[in-house]
Amino acid sequence: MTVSQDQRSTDRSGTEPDAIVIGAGFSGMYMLHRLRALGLSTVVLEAAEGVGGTWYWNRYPGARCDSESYYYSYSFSDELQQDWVWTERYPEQPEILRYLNHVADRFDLRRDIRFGTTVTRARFDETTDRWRLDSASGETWTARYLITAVGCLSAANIPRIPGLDTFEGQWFHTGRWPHEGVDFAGKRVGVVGTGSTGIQAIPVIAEQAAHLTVFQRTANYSVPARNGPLEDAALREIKADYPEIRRTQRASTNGHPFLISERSALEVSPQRRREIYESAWKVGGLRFRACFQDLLTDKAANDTASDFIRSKIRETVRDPDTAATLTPTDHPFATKRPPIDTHYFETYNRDNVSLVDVRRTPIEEITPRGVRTGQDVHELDCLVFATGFDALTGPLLGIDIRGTGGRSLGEKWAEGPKTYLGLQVAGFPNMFTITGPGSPSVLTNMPTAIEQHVDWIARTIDHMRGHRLVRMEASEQAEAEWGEHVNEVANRTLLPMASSSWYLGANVPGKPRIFMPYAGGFAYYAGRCDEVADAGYPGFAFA
Ligand code: NA7
Repeated sequence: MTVSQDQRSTDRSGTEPDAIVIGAGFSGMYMLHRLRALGLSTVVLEAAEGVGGTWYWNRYPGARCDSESYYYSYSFSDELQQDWVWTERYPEQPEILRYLNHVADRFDLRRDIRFGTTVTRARFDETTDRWRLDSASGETWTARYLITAVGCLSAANIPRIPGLDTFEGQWFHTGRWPHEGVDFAGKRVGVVGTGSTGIQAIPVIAEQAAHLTVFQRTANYSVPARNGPLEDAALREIKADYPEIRRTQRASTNGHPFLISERSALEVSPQRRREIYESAWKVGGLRFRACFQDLLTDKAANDTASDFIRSKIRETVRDPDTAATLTPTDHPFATKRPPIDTHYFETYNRDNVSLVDVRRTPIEEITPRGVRTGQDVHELDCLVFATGFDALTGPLLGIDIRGTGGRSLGEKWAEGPKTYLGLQVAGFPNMFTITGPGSPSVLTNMPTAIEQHVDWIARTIDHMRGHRLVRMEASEQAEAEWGEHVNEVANRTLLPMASSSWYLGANVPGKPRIFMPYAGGFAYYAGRCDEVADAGYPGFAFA
């Protein structure tokens, strides 16, 4: 961390700005930039001591993005995308954090960001139509507009396993990794979790540790990332092609610069299908999902992809029992967030790696010396929880947010999140939720989803100011109709079939089971948001 990355702004004025943004990751930084351009005084409140959000906190070994660097980036400034030089196909966490720090400096964002400021409460004052925010250290702010840029995957999910507090070794959650790193050399390490994070971390930790024990609850599909350096010539071509790349991203289902094939997996011969999968497997990455149009809508089509990956696991993992344990059977491919990897399955061929199936023999307790499953105690020096996040709603419900009538967001969302367009919540006027539940968010390349939301919010606030409006609120009816639509489009896909998915809230005990992100496709969704704005915002009430 350099001084500039950690620097707190010395400007402590501005406790009554026009707008407050919570969070200084990809979303909050761009929101600040856009609101400034509209002439609004804006303050960003950020819990961390630097910018970056997800990429500030997730410093675990092997942390990198599953989207490719050249498009996991802002598109709003052509100068920025022309100047910045990505070095790898998939950017590692330190590179993304460097990029975000560069953006903060380049657009002079830090002077309006209050670092080390954890927002604990936000209350809407109906007499002034302003939000009042309190921080953990007792500071307060008021603002007309409250924009949450808190991220979808920022509330760590640490399982409540009896005995964790008695563990004599060190333990960590991947999303709260120590900045100084962790030295695993000579240590017996356990990793709980085989989602995207575990799948990235396991091969790297296996190379460092004396022994690695992986505790797997759900076997996962994973496709090779095929990471490598981004050569100058390739980068030059990308830069020349940016207008088209960005157009394709905005016209796509998931915000990636490739479109999903229009052919069905069932309309080609088995041999041709295998060739298509083989070639996508060689190319690597999330594009594998795009081989056929019906992988997420037709179970028989999906079976062909799932079977292909299962066959690859059997080919790769030498021990047949380990291969069988690693083979997913309880959910179709890509109905849980599909990971991509670098030598994940190969790692289980190492002598210093063992796999424990905690679906068959659950973790009973953590003892001072390790993890007990059934009669076995797995002795450990370090335990890593790659157990994911209280996704989408967790970061918002972590703040005591109260709207009209003093009603809390927690009460409002007791049965699951309710939003209109994933952008506003009825009863919470002038509050905008960047990549909130009910929007494409985590089903999309995040910067694409974020830029679309920020642009829409900026346009909307500009509209309010232009029309001298001080209050905007989604109607209960628009919210209910949107909720039904979100449900209906999810049910048209296979996504709800993964009963343990965090898309459904199933990873957090007691969390309501509702399919939270919008599965109708990014391009369709963005069009719908534009239509609403063009039509004068039906479904919203203004004062
Ligand atoms: P995920 O995808 O939620 O994965 C968490 C993993 O941890 C998953 O394998 C879980 O098994 C496992 N888990 C969670 N709780 C437990 C307990 N109590 N016992 C055993 N195993 C457990 O989180 P990630 O951090 O990997 O990825 C999150 C997103 O970040 C990712 O999709 C990208 O968008 C970036 P389960 O499957 O629930 O049975």
